[in-house]
Amino acid sequence: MKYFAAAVLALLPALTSAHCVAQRVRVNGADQGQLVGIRTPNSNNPIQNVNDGNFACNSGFRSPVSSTVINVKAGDKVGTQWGHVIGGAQFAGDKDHPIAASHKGPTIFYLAKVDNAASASGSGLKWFKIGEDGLDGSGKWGVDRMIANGGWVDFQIPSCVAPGQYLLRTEIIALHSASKQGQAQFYMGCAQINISGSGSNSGSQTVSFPGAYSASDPGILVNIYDAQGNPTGGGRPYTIPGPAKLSC
Ligand SMILES: [Cu+2]
Repeated sequence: MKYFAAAVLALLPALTSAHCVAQRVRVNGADQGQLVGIRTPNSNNPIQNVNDGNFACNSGFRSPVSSTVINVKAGDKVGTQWGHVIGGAQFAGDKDHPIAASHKGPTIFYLAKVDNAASASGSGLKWFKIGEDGLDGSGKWGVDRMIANGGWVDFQIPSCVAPGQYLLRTEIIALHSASKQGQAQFYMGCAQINISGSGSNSGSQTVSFPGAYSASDPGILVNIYDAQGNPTGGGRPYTIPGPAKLSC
């Protein structure tokens, strides 16, 4: 019995891992469907190495990967939905859906211009930031707002973005253990979108993934707790990693 209990306990962290995956897209609130127009990994494990070769769009996607490219207009509000596992909750009453409440941190969107969003690889692209939500003055994080919104994170596609096909990189950084280098948890996925409009900007201040982040960035190697152990930032401002977001 003793050995059995030890074996069960050893399995528990895996069974109860509180991670998440991005799995739906919505446009001005219209849900496009489960795994439609988005590449979703089978595993909900985070990436913790900022130099991981799959840092742009993740890897190990549920197949078949959607061939849909979702039409949006510059100026539309686009959202991606996170869930504990593909399909949402892992079981009825899953408290770690859409993600464990411990996983405080920012939510971020990037775009990269591609020729064909359905087939483009995520690597080697030039990414620009279009949305970010970090720590507010009341100690609430982007992830808190994501949880309150049923897993959805929405940002506007800036009106000046040039028409064409793009990968939209949605990201969450979970900072609950980030006071130790290498312990921030990065979750990301890429949606496949086609933007229409009359803009002409396909990115200034572009960055590469991997490359954009360093393990010692102030928004990645950071203690988010106050003196009482609450994950509210302790009154310190939080610097979201990456470049400034595009402003039109
Ligand atoms: Cu986790």
